[in-house]
Amino acid sequence: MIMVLHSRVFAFLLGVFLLLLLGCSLSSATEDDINCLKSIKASLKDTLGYLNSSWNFNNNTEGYICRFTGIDCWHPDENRVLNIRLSDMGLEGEFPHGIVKCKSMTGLDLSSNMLYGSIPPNISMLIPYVTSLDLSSNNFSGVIPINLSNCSFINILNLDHNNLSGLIPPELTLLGRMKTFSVANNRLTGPIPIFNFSLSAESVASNFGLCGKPLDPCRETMKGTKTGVIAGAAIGGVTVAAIGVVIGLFFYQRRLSAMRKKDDDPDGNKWTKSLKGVKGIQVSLFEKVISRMRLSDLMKATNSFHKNNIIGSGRTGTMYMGVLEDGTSLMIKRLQNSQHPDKEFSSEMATLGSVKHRNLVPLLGYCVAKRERLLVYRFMANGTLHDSLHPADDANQALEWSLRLKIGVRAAKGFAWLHHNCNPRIIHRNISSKCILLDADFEPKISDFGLARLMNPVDTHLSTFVNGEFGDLGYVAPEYARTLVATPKGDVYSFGVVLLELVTGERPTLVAKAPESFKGSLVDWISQLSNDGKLHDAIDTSLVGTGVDNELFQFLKVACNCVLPPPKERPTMFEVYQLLRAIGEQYNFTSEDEILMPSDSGNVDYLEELIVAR
Ligand SMILES: *[C@@H]1O[C@H](CO)[C@@H](O)[C@H](O)[C@H]1NC(C)=O
Ligand SMILES: *[C@@H]1O[C@H](CO)[C@@H](O)[C@H](O)[C@H]1NC(C)=O
Ligand SMILES: *[C@@H]1O[C@H](CO)[C@@H](O)[C@H](O)[C@H]1NC(C)=O
Ligand SMILES: *[C@@H]1O[C@H](CO)[C@@H](O)[C@H](O)[C@H]1NC(C)=O
Ligand SMILES: *[C@@H]1O[C@H](CO)[C@@H](O)[C@H](O)[C@H]1NC(C)=O
Ligand SMILES: *[C@@H]1O[C@H](CO)[C@@H](O)[C@H](O)[C@H]1NC(C)=O
Ligand SMILES: *[C@@H]1O[C@H](CO)[C@@H](O)[C@H](O)[C@H]1NC(C)=O
Ligand SMILES: CC(=O)N[C@H]1CO[C@H](CO)[C@@H](O)[C@@H]1O
Repeated sequence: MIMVLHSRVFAFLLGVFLLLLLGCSLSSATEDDINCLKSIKASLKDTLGYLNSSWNFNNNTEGYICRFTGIDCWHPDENRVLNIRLSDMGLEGEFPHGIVKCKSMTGLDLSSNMLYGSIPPNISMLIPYVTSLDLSSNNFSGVIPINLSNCSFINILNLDHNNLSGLIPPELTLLGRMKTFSVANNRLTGPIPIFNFSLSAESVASNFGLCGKPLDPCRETMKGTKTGVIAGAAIGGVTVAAIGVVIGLFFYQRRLSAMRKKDDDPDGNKWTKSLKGVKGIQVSLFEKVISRMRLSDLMKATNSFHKNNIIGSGRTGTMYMGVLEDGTSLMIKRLQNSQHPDKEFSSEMATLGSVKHRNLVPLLGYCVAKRERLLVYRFMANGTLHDSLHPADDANQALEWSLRLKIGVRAAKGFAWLHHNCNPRIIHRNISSKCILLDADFEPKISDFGLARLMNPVDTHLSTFVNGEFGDLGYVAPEYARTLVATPKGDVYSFGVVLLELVTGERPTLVAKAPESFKGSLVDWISQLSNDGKLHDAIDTSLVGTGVDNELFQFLKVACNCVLPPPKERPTMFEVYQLLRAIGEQYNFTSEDEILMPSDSGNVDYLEELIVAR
């Protein structure tokens, strides 16, 4: 009665069958299946009329839906759907959510239609038992949802020829039954996770920026900066203050760059050789991602900190991506030049491990091995805000406004919490669009908080200009160049630049829209437009005229206030959050969570001691 089935699949299908017999009463289950098909028919535009002519619900014979085009049943006389195969039927619309009612379905083929929108982020709740899923040759966009990794019965997953972007979620390697996987012809980027079946090059071909086996190795995302370029470009004309500082600090350069050389690490992971003898060291865990973790697990997860696994590097160190044996993905930061004694470091870590907020990247644990300090973070599937805003390939879709606004509001919430509510209070000191990471749902998560304190003072301060990416210059508050004192208002300035990036789509230092003769930073450009009464021209053209002009302008105003030259005139981070929240009111970005109230009133002991340059 169950036809001829592949013997391996058989055991599973039998299991599902029994489960269904046990679980639910027969009549309501089959009613569900009929409603399932009704809802699919209703939600899709049937441009060629296939469903219209065949899916006729005016017949109540048991098993009548089994005669519908594209429907296989478990038994021909029972309205219980086994497979839905609607390939190439001219169907148009979004992924049919009503499919959730086909509770016994094991195969879904919607390939070669005109389906668009995102693959639902809760897909595993919609089609929990599918063994074969084919959504190829449609127009699906957005990211591949991590939740596909919860469709644990999948054998075949075909997503090729769509418009999918972002990373291939490393969690997909958890699909232990998967044997066929294809994502060719999309707009995916980043490292290809390592599956335990062989992946052909064709199945990942024609994407924007996939790398790693079976394609070319990934290249480093960022290189050590050449100080000459910085000085040269800066003298090319950023702000007068910054030039002053760069020149003023010029004599530090040789010393610092000499120090840097040995860390430039041209061969990638030579430093790991020194860890050979201590691989058994335990990783101290704040959250039990896995019951025990050793340094050797981190080495395995990152292919011995191979340069292909580098996903970013900045002033505080280099971030690696890793996948543990059980499939959990992590980000591991190798701190640069931290010279704090072990004990002090451990107590800092204990503090940071307890700092938890929805808009901070969770620190899962850390490991001290000889001179190395490694921090283990939860993986953030959508990378940095910087890369989403300024994609390497111009063809990549710009972020839509509601998403940018959400990122602005929620990031402000995280920073306001660090400044005002967190105990101890934390000044970030390195705010840029690269320290704001985006998880699978594009929820912004702040990284690198609390790390400035672990760096050597010389590194964190002077390196802002000397060692940091040239781009970082665009984020530094003007008074900082004079005083070299980190303040909450300095953070507000840097965050203001991030807000300007969000609303203008421009980079902090190189303004594409400005005339070629213009050599200033994004802030310089904005103040010039403001003086000329042309502030409207600053707004990202892809956003203008989409019915949100009012919000755009208000947002721009808040950003402008944050970058006012006198620190006193800038709002506090709490005020920034409140202002942005008000602009985003209609979207309910913050409805479900408590409104943040500053628990301080003025003078505050910040975690960061204020360091004045000698
Ligand atoms: C759907 O089928 C009915 C008859 O079965 C017909 O009257 C109607 O025009 C069809 N609609 C489309 C869009 O093909
Ligand atoms: C209902 O479906 C059954 C099975 O396909 C068919 O034999 C019968 O003629 C149909 N009845 C009507 C009224 O369409
Ligand atoms: C899946 O998510 C959508 C919203 O994206 C929601 O409407 C739907 O109820 C969810 N389905 C399940 C089964 O959770
Ligand atoms: C895919 O969607 C984009 C934008 O939503 C649209 O411009 C394009 O025509 C669609 N392509 C197909 C083949 O439907
Ligand atoms: C992907 O989207 C772009 C525009 O966003 C559109 O031109 C293109 O046709 C789409 N690709 C597919 C395969 O639908
Ligand atoms: C879903 O998958 C994730 C990994 O991708 C896993 O951590 C989680 O436990 C799974 N959830 C369930 C309910 O199986
Ligand atoms: C892949 O891993 C799963 C468990 O995660 C295992 O059951 C399966 O046999 C492995 N397949 C191969 C080809 O190694
Ligand atoms: C975002 C989302 O819907 N996540 C879901 C992923 O899958 C698991 C289990 O299947 C659910 O519990 C999550 O809610």
